[in-house]
Amino acid sequence: MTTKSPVIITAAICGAEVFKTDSPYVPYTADELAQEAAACVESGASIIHLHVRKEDGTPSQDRDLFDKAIKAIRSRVGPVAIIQVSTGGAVGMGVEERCQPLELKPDMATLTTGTVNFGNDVFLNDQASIEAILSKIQANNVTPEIEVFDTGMVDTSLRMVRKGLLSTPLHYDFVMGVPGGMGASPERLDFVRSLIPEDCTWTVAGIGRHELPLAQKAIADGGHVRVGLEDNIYIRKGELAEGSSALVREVVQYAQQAGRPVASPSEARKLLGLPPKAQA
Ligand code: KMH
Ligand code: ZN
Repeated sequence: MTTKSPVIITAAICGAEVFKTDSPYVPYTADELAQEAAACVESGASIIHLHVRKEDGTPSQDRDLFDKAIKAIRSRVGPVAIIQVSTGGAVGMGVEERCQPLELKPDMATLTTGTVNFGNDVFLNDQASIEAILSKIQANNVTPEIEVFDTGMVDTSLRMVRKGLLSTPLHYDFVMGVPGGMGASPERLDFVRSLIPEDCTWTVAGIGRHELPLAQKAIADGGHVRVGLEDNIYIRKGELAEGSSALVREVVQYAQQAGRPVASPSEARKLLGLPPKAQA
């Protein structure tokens, strides 16, 4: 990655901890998810990080809800945009429950390589759970994205590389600013990205007010960017973003100002080593 190479924008459109009572723009139904995903891809996103909800907004990892959402999204964005399912789900879910969307053989899936306090809850990922989720990811031929909520999670991923469970190049997402995880600051981003091997790629997901400043720094530093209502609902202090696509458009402007092209979905596939797909 260089400071002039294309920037991959991930849109985290839904999440599991943000509700319509926080922002009316949070999508719940398959149709709402598809509309939001399409707006994000049209705006410049090439990866859709996907959670799903029951009709009342309860977070779910139900296979059928994912199936409906993915079909609705594909009917709007075509086959090339990258769909990355969450295997984190919501805090308190068990491994089997979290892994259901992997049966649909999505392009990518998240893999969190450690346990972290998550506000007042615990996002539990002990070694046995990490390896169980990874083996389902691999059995379904899905490309993992390593979710790093604290720096030790990079060390765990590298230990798994040394044990032959994972292989590089890996794609990392540094999630910064979850209360209980690593804080969000430029210095911490410099440090955590210094830990990953040269051939790996990285993106940053800043939580809340840290989202856009860290996006700007990642673009300046040659990294990739994740934005969306899962992580932050505001476009400016006190002003709700009218959907994740508004945040994607903001990042596109940062990329333009920095002289970096925005990766198309097929360029993103190439950069991440995913199989190429032709637009239908
Ligand atoms: N909802 C969080 C507990 C992921 O998508 O893999 C976990 C999460 C990470 O959102
Ligand atoms: Zn997520």
